[in-house]
Parts: sequence; structure tokens; C-alpha cells
Amino acid sequence: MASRLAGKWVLITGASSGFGAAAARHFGAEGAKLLIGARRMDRLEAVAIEAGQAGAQAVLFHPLDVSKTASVNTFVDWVRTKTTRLDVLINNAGGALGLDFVADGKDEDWETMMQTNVLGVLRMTRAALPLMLDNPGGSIINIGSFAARTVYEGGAAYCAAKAGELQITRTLRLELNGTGLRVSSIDPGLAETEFSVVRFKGDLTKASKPYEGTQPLTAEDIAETLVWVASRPPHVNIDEMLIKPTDQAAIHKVHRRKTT
Ligand code: NDP
Ligand code: 8X3
Repeated sequence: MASRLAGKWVLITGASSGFGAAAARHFGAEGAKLLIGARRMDRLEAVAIEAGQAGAQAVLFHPLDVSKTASVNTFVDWVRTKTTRLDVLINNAGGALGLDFVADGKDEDWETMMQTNVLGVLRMTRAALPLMLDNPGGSIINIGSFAARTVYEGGAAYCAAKAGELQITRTLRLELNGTGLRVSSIDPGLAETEFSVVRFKGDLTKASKPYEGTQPLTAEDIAETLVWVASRPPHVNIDEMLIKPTDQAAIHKVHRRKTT
């Protein structure tokens, strides 16, 4: 049976690594037409090639910085030159910066986390919505986090930002009721991507700690879920999904095997 996603236009933000790159490959394998954005163009181009090899009907890429309204608007203007209809929007771009207690928090880290995880989702959704409104069955999928639903020391700004993303998703669900558009928040727990390298600003020793002795989620696990969510029949909306590794029972309870 042909995939429900074959020929569908899928926009993925933050597609240069991690979940976004894996999503590009997985939606590509379903025969979708991809519009992908991020700041690192060399990485984006490499992902575009992989998604094309996986089977995408089209893969188009363009620079995107979701922390800047002008960049988001320019990106969507570019999208409009390629298609008049968007079927799936995946607001994935984001991440954490630092693990400082509030007492030691840095303005620039807090501001970047809010700009990308919160305002980036609002900006991109506002800009892309006109391409989706006459398209019942379309999907807006926001990448939240386990961190939206719990807290941990050093996570104040990131947890607040992801809680903000969840409330944006819930608000959109109300505002778009009756349009036939679906709105989802997919909230992963511990997953090994470049997330931790970015959070710890390139310190690979610190970045590897969260994954020591445990089996985290992979980017592929999340990408498979995104494909599943977007390919449900049009009358089915997966509102919210919390996905944790089996080893992670709670934010502070992660099973770790002894390593030699
Ligand atoms: P990665 O660091 O591997 O990927 C993050 C992606 O976001 C990159 O493609 C990066 O591209 C992009 N990005 C960051 N800032 C911007 C920006 N201002 N404009 C455009 N793109 C941007 O991490 P993940 O794949 O893990 O993260 C993806 C999402 O999943 C994030 O929202 C993160 O918060 C969330 N998440 C991650 C979890 C984890 O444990 N890994 C768990 C739960 C949620 P570039 O730098 O090229 O712009
Ligand atoms: C990332 C998950 O637990 O590192 O969103 O904050 S966590």
C-alpha cells in the first residue's frame, strides 16, 4: 500500500542534525517532498542528499534561524516559491544551553532558549499557517520534551521553555479546532543526539555523562514516531506523547549499568 505521506509537503526546522535530520530521512523514505531548514548549510546539504537517497520525491533546503522573525519570514517566502500547500510542519529546532542553577544563570543562554524553543515555534507556525489552513488533515507537530512536564536542577530556563512549547501546542489545538488541522506535541526524554554537546558548549566529557551506562533513545526512534503521528487518518489527532527510554523511569531515575 502506498504511504499516506507520499507526495506530501513536509517542512522540518532544525533538520541539520539529531531528530530533524532523522525525520528528513524517514519522511523521505515515505516518498514525501521535503522543505528543510537550519543554520548550518553544509550539514543541511548532506541531510538533503541522504533524504533523497532514502526516496524523497523532492528535498529542498534553505537557511533558517528560528530565533529571528526576518529569517523565518524569508524562509516561508522561499517555501511559497515551491508550493502553495503545506501538509506537515515539524517545529523541531531548539535545544538547551547550560545547566546552571538560576543563581548563576546567563542572560544569553536564557534568551537563546526562549528565542528558539518558544518564540521560534510561534514565529514559524504563524508564517506557515496560511499554507495549511485550506488543507484539512494537515499536521503541525511540535517537538517538546519530558522537561516540559517535570523539572531538574539547572533546568529552569529549558524546562520553562519546553513547558511554553507545550502550552503553545495546547492553545493551537483550541484555535484550530474546526479547520481539520491536527496539532501534536511529541515529548522525548533522554535521547543521544548533538543536544548535549550543544548544551555543554562543545565539552565532550560533560556531554557524554547523561548517556553513561544507560540506553537512551535515538534520533531514529523519534523520527519513526513522527512519521507514525503524521500518517494517522485525518480524523485522528495524537495530542501529546511522552516517550522515554525504558531505562528512564523518571527524570532523576535512570538505570545505569556498570561500565569498566
Ligand atoms: P540537535 O542539537 O542534534 O539538533 C538541534 C537542531 O536544531 C539542529 O539541526 C540545529 O541546527 C537546530 N537549531 C538550533 N537552533 C536553531 C535556530 N536558531 N534556527 C534554526 N535551527 C536551529 O538536538 P536534537 O535533535 O536532540 O534536538 C531537536 C529538538 O528536540 C530540540 O527542540 C530539543 O530541545 C528537543 N529535545 C531533545 C531531546 C534530547 O535528549 N536530545 C529530548 C527532548 C527534546 P543548526 O545548529 O544548524 O541551526
Ligand atoms: C531534553 C531532555 O531531560 O535532558 O529535552 O531535559 S532533558
